[in-house]
Amino acid sequence: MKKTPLVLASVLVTSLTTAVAAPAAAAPGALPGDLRQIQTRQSLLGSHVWYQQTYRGIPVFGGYYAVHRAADGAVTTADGRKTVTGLARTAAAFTEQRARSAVAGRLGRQPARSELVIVPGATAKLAWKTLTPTARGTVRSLVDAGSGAVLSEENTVRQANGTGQVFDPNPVVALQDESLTDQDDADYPALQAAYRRVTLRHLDPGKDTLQGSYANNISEPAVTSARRRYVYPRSEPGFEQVMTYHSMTKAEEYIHRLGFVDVNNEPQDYATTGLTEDNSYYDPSVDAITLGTGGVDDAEDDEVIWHEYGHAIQDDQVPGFGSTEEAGAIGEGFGDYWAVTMSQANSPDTAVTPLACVMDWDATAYTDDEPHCLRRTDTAKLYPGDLVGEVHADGEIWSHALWDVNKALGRTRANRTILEAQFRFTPDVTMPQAAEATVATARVLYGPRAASQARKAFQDRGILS
Ligand SMILES: [Ca+2]
Ligand SMILES: [Ca+2]
Ligand SMILES: [Ca+2]
Ligand SMILES: [Ca+2]
Ligand SMILES: [Zn+2]
Repeated sequence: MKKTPLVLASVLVTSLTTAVAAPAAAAPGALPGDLRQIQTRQSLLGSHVWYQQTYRGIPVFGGYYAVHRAADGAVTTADGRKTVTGLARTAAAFTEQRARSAVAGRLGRQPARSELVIVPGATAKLAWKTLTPTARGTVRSLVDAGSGAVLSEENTVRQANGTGQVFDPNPVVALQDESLTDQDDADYPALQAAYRRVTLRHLDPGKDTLQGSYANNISEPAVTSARRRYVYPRSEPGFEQVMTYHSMTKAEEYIHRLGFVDVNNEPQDYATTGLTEDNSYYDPSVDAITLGTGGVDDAEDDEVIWHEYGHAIQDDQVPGFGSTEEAGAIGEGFGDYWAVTMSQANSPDTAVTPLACVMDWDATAYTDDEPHCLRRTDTAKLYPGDLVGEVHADGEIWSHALWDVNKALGRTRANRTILEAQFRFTPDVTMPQAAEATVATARVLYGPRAASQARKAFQDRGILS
């Protein structure tokens, strides 16, 4: 189920003067005439009266006015009244009952409340505002009272923040130390400096679990906290649950910042319990990520989480993605690339820990060479001669091409291009086909120079000629 993003502005009183709409300023002490008092509060230092803006007696959606009286009698106001012009009518042509039925038909629930409002603006509209309780919170709809069109619909739930403790992206990179080892999941002194306190965002309100807009913890047992304080050392199973919630949410927030509203835009199921092997996987049949605990717990390394999240992204974009070995290699290569470009946001690219090294911390458990890398995004492999028929190994050809696209276009433009192009992949896409789609997307988004830069990245890997 998709979730409607929350849009709730909170504005400081001090900034309101810039947001004030057209109405002329009232004389000191006099109230504008288009207000209805809705609330009075006493604070330590005075009183605060809030008013709803109205227009011919009808509430103006989002329009407010406040009067603050300090104990010494000083009065300040906050004028958030909106401009109302061009209103065609103040009587509804589309009846309240029809508006309620339309909303109920769409949301599957009866609205609990409905009232006539004016949606402000240069061409103001008369609308029915309905509030409908649903399993995911109350949905507020604005239905045009002239045409019946849905002007807006959003979930009014306020999302909650929590506190967590994580590695970012992992201790090896954070401490620039390739000598760190698992030591059987011990919380030993040399790792302490790698811990970061973070805000866990987008948590569902009213819950004491790691469930939110972009991540849904199905580990067993799942950690809970009534105060939303999820601070555990790595030696406790809650640590991996927090790491994964935080890393997946961070990835999805980044995807939204790139402008995508519909790329795995859902609470992604994940579990960090139940798999004791040194492996992790994305299971498309149940749309869930499972992170194993062999060696270094996989979920102690952001890059393992982001690799698996890469699979979830592609499966969300293209149903059944990766149905052939070569498409599977693109999947693995994208997962590695996604891990690296997520780390790229705040990790140094050093001789000790090159960005192209994937899963620096997890790999300390099974590699001897330094830097410890499960794989890299800068190997010399070429298409098709270096294909060996194993998706992870072959994926290094694809991840290197994407990494070169990233270097040529820059992180933001590369990732917008790569994610956009993936919408046009087929489940059995070949590397040359996927490369052409990526080049074409670069051209549409950023022009011919970007397209030729992307093409060169694929040419350098032998994928395009
Ligand atoms: Ca652990
Ligand atoms: Ca998903
Ligand atoms: Ca591991
Ligand atoms: Ca890395
Ligand atoms: Zn994979």
